[in-house]
Parts: sequence; C-alpha cells; structure tokens
Amino acid sequence: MKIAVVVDSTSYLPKDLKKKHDIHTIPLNVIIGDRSYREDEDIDNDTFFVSMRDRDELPRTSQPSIGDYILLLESLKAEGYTDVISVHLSSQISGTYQNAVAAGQSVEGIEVHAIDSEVACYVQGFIALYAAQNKERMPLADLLSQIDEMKRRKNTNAYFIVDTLSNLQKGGRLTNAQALIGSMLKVKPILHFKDAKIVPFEKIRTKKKAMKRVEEVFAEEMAFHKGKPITAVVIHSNAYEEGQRWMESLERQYPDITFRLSYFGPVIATHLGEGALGLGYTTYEVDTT
Ligand code: MYR
Repeated sequence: MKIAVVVDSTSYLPKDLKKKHDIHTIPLNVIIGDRSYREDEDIDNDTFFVSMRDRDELPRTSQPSIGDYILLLESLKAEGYTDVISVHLSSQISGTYQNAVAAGQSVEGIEVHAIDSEVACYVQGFIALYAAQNKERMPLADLLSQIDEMKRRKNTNAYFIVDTLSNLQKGGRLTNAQALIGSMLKVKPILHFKDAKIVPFEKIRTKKKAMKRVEEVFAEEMAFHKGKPITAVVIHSNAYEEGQRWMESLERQYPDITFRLSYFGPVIATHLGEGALGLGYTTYEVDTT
C-alpha cells in the first residue's frame, strides 16, 4: 500500500510545507470577467485583490472538475500510489468533496478516501498535515478514524469575522441568509461552521469587539483542551498587518501554543471580501514548520 495525501488549494498551506510532507494539491478556480484562473497556479493574491477592487461585479468561483481530478489520480497511480487521502473544504459550501468522490469512483486501481473537512482554509490544512505525517505510522483504517475524531468535539475549530456579509450572501454560502442580512447589516458578525454549514455565531457592533469576543471563546476552548498540543492559526483577507498584530498578541497570551499566520486566498476571499479575519486551531499534533 502506498498512500498519497491530496488537499485542495483552499487550505493555503505554504508550498514548502506541502513539499516537505509530500502533499499534493488540486486547485479550485476563480473566474474574473470571462477568464478562469487556477488558484495558486495562475493567479497570486496581490493580482487577485487588485482585480477584485477594479471591477463592479464580484468574481465567481468553481470547484475542480471531475476531469481535473481524474488526471491527478491517473498521475498518482502511475507513481505507484494505491490509496489517496483527499482532504477538502466543507461539502456544504463547495462541490469539491463530491467531485473527489465521483472521480475516485471512476478510476480503477487507486482508492480515494475523500475527507469532508467541514471547515476550510489552514484549519482544513491541519487535517491534511495530520494525514501526511501519520500515513506511515498507523494502519489506514486507524488513521481515517483518527481524522474523523479530529473533526469532532471541537478538536479542530474556527471562528471568523467579516467586514460585510454581502459577498457571502451574493455567493449563496451563508445558511438562512435572507433572514439574517437585515439584522446584520450594521454589525460585524462572528461566523463559524455548524454541521459543515456557515452560520452566525454572534452579532457584535465593531470589529475590535468581535475580535475580543473570539478571544474569549478561544480562551474557554483552550481551558477545555488544557494539556493538549494545540496549534492555532490566524487567517487574514489581505490584512497582513492586522493579522500579524492579532497573532503576536495571542502568542503573548498563550506562550505554549504554536501560532501560524495564514491568508484567505482568491477563492475564499471572493466569498469573504477584504478585511476578514479568522482564528482556528487543532488539538491534534501537527508539524507546521
Ligand atoms: C466553490 O466555488 O466551490 C468554492 C466556494 C467557496 C466558499 C467559501 C465560503 C467561505 C468560507 C470561509 C472559511 C473560513 C475558515 C476559517
């Protein structure tokens, strides 16, 4: 048995880290005007944010096609892989996971174990890292059941704050959007994933207070998980300095926790807009160096 680990581009794990752990990537696409770009390959963050600002209409996004996925599986099979653990953003916000399952069913000789991370971004990346770092250390069935446990009981969790709900609403990725928008126009909502869907956690008046509230919830969850090897991540949408300051302040409060700074790339930033911030963590040991 030879196991490959695949993650889609929305994990935004650094290229070097993926290389170190032999993690393969399948890109999602962002469509600006009439051009489609494969995330991470055809467009970088700076170019994306400039184009988004320059246009009236929002970019669109799309999952990798089944055909793209089949090509990746064929090349992994040619390299001798027999199994693939394929980690994807939540199946309730993208068809990526479903396409991984469908592609797996149509290629003989390689088995795809598709994982619906039920989150996205670097937090989903934690699962891919855990899979890659343990695929030779434990039987596959045990690893898959550990991954399942990693998603439960807030062992891997995230909160995020957006400047406006408008992108999420236009892109149709907010559950019960119509009912919420009216009551949330003048607030900075804290959002999270529940049953793999994006739902509001709390409504707060200002971004500063929303960040403080996320810190309070984080503190409660860290107390609950006391003694576990936490790795946490601050994620920003084209707000590097704000993200960096938040991460440094958290590092001072939690000297025992490893913090990373990451970003919302083109596909996710299309739906969150600029200025969004996220804080996520896992209680499972992962090497992010
Ligand atoms: C597609 O077109 O298939 C991609 C759709 C992506 C929707 C993204 C919605 C926002 C996710 C926020 C994740 C925050 C994690 C901390």
